[in-house]
Amino acid sequence: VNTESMLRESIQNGYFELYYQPVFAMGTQRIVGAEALVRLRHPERGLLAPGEFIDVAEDTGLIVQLGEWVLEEGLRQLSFWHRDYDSSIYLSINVSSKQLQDNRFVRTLEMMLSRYRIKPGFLILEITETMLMHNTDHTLEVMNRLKRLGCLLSIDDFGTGYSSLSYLQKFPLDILKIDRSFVTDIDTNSTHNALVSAIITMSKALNLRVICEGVETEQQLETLQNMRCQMGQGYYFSKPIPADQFTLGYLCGA
Ligand code: G
Ligand code: G
Ligand code: NA
Ligand code: MN
Repeated sequence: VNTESMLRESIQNGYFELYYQPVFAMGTQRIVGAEALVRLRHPERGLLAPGEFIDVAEDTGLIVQLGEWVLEEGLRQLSFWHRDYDSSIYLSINVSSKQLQDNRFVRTLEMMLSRYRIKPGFLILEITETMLMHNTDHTLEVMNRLKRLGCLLSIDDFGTGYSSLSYLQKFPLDILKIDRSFVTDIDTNSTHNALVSAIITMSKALNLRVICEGVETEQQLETLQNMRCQMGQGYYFSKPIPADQFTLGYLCGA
């Protein structure tokens, strides 16, 4: 079956869901936020991860519509969490370059933030390193507008692209997410260990907060704590889970 027509059908019928992966402070191991990760629950095909449809969504431009749904649903959920449970958690949302290129993006976002009464400082927009390498002038302009709005910006999958370190100064970034490929073998690969340590030190000098992705073991957690990494997410803490499970597991008196 054609993926594009399946995506159109799924947008039309509301087959998408958001899963949430908690983000933790490495020191206290308390929850500080969540990353929203989209899923497609198709009546015939079952539960699909983004790997099976995001590329097609981007190539066809459908990511703009899908991305608007993700933003709206994520902010709706966050407003509920803030109101009923914990007004200090933030939400990370992945944004694709097609969305940033869309002229209405900033205005749409502004409208949604006010509709759900979310302080922009509780929304983190995740932009991949690869995206910063393309279309840099326009991307920079949109990012500056998002900053003025008060949103936080993070560079996702850091270390996997080929961006020069000067990009970290050029773009108005708040958070740097170290890609999980470096965290996976941090205790066995001395080069990756040294790189993660150096990135954490450099980030402090540049006033960037750091999130390590893909923390899976207690040993990795300990290594990262010793490097004074501020935040982490990964299967050691939790995999991405549905909203109600997140509420029960992490916000209900936990
Ligand atoms: O949840 P999972 O590990 O399968 O996600 C795989 C990738 O899909 C993530 O790394 C992320 O970059 C991308 N992704 C997940 N949700 C979204 C989304 O809402 N929008 C965009 N643009 N990408 C997403
Ligand atoms: O591209 P992005 O960084 O947004 O990707 C997040 C993806 O990484 C999600 O699809 C999520 O399922 C996956 N993920 C999150 N934590 C872990 C982990 O500890 N190990 C592995 N292998 N994948 C993870
Ligand atoms: Na991400
Ligand atoms: Mn990432």
